[in-house]
Amino acid sequence: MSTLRVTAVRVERRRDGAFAETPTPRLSWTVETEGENWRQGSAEIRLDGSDVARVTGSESVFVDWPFPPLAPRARHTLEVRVTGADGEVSPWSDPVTLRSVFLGEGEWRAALVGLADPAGEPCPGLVRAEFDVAKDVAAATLYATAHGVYQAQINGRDVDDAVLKPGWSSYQYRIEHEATDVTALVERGRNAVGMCFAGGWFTEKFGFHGQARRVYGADQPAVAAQLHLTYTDGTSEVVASGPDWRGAAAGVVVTSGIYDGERLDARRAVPGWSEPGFDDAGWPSVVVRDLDVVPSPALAEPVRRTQEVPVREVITTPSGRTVLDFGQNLVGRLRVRVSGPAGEVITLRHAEVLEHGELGVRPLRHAKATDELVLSGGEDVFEPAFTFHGFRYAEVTGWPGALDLDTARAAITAVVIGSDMHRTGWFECSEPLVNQLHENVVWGMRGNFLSIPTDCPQRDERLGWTGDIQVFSPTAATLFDSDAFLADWLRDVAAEQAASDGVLGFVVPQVLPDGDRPAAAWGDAATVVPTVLFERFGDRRALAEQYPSMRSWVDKLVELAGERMLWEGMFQFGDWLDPDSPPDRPGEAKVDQEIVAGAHLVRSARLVARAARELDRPNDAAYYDDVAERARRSWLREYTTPAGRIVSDAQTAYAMAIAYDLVDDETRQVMGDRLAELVRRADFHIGTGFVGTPIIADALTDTGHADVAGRLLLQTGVPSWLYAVTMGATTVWERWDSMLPDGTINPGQMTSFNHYAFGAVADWMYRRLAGLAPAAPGYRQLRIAPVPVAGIEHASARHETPYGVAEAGWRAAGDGDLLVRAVVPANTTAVVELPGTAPYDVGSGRHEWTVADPRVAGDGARAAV
Ligand code: RAM
Repeated sequence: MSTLRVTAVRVERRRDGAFAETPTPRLSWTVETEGENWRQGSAEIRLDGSDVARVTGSESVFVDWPFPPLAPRARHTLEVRVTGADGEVSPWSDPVTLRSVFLGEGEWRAALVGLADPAGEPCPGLVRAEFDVAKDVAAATLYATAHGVYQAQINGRDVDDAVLKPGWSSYQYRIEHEATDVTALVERGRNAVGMCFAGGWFTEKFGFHGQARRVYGADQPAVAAQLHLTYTDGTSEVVASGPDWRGAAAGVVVTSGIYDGERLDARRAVPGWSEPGFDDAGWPSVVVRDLDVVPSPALAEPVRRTQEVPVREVITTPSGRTVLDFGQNLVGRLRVRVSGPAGEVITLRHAEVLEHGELGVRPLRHAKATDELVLSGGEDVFEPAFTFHGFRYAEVTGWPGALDLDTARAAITAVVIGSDMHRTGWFECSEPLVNQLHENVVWGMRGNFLSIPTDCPQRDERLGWTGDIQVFSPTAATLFDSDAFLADWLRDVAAEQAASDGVLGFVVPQVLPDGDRPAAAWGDAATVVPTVLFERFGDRRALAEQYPSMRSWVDKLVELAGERMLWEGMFQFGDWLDPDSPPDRPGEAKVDQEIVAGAHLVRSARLVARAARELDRPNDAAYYDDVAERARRSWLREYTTPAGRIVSDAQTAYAMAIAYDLVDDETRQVMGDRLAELVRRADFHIGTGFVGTPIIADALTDTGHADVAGRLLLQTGVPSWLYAVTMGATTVWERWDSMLPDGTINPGQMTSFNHYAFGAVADWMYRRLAGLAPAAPGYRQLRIAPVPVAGIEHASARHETPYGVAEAGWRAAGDGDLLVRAVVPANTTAVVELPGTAPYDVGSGRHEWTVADPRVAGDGARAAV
């Protein structure tokens, strides 16, 4: 019997539902079959069980919408079936219900409303309104957003399970709305809608060195909502926020800040506030505030609660304080169930590490990261609503009674929150420390993919640093389906750039007083991240949409580079956090900052040229190729010797020359050898910062020094990837030595224990160590090319590609043989490059090969070490 079937029909990028954010969403599906070499010949898409569109050809990822454009609030059933190139036809897939989440032109009409009488600044609060439903409701959709963060309730119930809505965007240019199906919450008769809210990112004070200030021009939050009711008789009605709504500085949340934390007072609970019949006579009418942009539909999965982590240990510190250890550095907040005398206050302080046995809060700088819980006298359940902390430890004071392990476990849970992306990458090998490193990279991503890609989740920062995601985006694309998340953020990148004369600055959203300056490897996020979305997800629309942003970044660089075609004399971060940089001067790296800058000009110009070719713009392609070539020649002339030395004789310098393809083949080998020599001289310790770290293992591997890369990976002394693991880290650190070997915290002012940049090596672990890499956009073609290294006996990776699950891995058989296994998804092919064999192509299915283990055969790889 045939096993051919279509699974996972998807609409646009999101994985948590079939949402059409445009009238012509793209469709994707996955085909599974036990058969081998399966290719799609054509596909049929059935709308509402009858209307069938036939799509010829083999594409099954991001296929253009084959029906007339969708209307707002459209709901349709979609099914897909495929015909193989061999003529076999699959059954129809399970139906998926697509829902339009965009509004029609001019349909946004909700006013942004805030409290007339705020108590404090910024002031959390509640707003509400009631409405009558006189007919049977066929469908109800709630569109809502905020200058701040909010949750909406209808008739006493949360409309969804998202938190911190609408997330953080460059609010002055772009703000997103939810479009939640609330049909089940609306009743015939009297209804109520309510929103609870706080300031969140909108009123947070951003900036360092005592310069922190609000940036969005308001010190109070406000919310907007409109409920579209479609009746069974075909008529419709809209209930929208406006001056007739009422609001109060009421509710359990007394004060709230992203950095500071929250004060919750259970005595302030307002029973029934979002239900009909609640007496709001004492609540003043709201005030209407300006909403300068028309909200657009949310493109990415929202932030949700993704896991609960129990207390692992209750510690009494040397000074006698009670500290809970959750065993994992995570991002979220505590849920606490407690009974105690009314008015008693429990204080929770959060931190990532202990120092001298006490909570290590110095790295938090000005972030208080403190929640206060005021008890009602009955049984209370608290969970901060509008804040989050990065922590493994929490200090508890004011607990009524003893807090032993049993009590703590029953009463307190860490609730992990983050953008709710679909996990797609798994890796394991014979070395437990490397597996823990991988686990740490995953946790680092979970904590820092919270509405926007951030640098750290704990201190008074948590910003969308462009350089960090520039280096981490390939790994992010491997571990989770982060296409929607990053495409969403890239819209802010484009908006900020447009407002800044083409410059992509340090952080997006741009909130730093001097943050709109260009810096190499940071602003290059404009070219790199869209390229990653195209290469890893096959997302050509992201590439096309970002193309103007990509181009304007490089145009700006060309302007700055002038006739010499070198980017000189300006501020740079350079190879940030080189392990040899002094704790208080993280930009002082071994590689000159201008060498980094010039290399990035070449790299970004090439990426624009490639995008131009892909998007059918041959003139642009020729122009940017020429820019790249001129910049490359200038770079070589200025910074290299004829024999192949770079004037900064540093690991990162050679890694860039090799990874960004700046030199001819002969010089490349010379530089690869020099790079290996530098690593050897460093006794296999890492010598790179943000720029070099993501590429050094590839640069070594590509020049025949895979075993040197392996020794770097397996190094446990400081600095190295595994040093932090041996120190008990459960996330990747900002500095190679965020914690010093003696257990004290690095004296630098900037020391996070949850930073993804150095975790970028994980991508190499998938692509090279295990051997599972994309060879064509979206993994339409795979490259199976494992690189076994000394010290590891087996390694394997599994990746849920847009076409389905792929696997690759190897195992030393012990007799001089290497067993290699791979799974190639249906409708894809793979080019296979095994040690000692010429490359060849295979079709989909399961594959196994046995080859001579190159490490045993002594082909020089081991001898070179
Ligand atoms: C710090 C962080 C961040 C980096 C900037 C330049 O804020 O290390 O990751 O991008 O500096």
